[in-house]
Amino acid sequence: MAINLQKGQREAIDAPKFTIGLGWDTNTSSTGASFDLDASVFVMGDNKKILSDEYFVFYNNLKTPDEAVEHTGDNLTGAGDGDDEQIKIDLTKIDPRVTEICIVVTIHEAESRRQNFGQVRNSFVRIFDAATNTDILKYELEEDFSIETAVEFGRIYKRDNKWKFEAVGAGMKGGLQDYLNKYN
Ligand SMILES: [Ca+2]
Ligand SMILES: [Ca+2]
Repeated sequence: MAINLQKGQREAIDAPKFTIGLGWDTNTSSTGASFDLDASVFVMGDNKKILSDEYFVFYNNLKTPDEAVEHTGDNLTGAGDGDDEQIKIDLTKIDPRVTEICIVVTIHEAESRRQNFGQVRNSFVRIFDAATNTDILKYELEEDFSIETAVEFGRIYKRDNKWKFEAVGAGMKGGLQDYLNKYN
């Protein structure tokens, strides 16, 4: 049974190989334009900075050099239930300097398309064991977002040699460049 987390809660991840599944549904009818959300991760060291540019994994850079973090590809619509985008993690390969993986979802061309998270519903992040295909945890974002165009869904971090997930759910008005400025 997967554990359902509330905002701010933390849970241990015991599996060495797991997948981060992210889902959302958008109200395309309210904007008229296509509505594309993108999952990205920042793979960072103790200083809260990505190890190098290649440790920013998104739709244009699908894998880290250590091959421990892999984005399975860009979903352009978010249509349907279940995961819309996924990121696979293999802790057995991860660079030993890595202590945190920050998971964000942004809206592609949010400004020109006049879209925001107020038009997004059913957002979640879940983590499941890649070997057994069983859910470990799930966090459904129940925040009432409005003008935000980017949301940090969660973070995975290492403490005392153990990896944990924290349900963050923090939104902001901005895009990937704002996170890059912060984490690069
Ligand atoms: Ca996408
Ligand atoms: Ca969906």
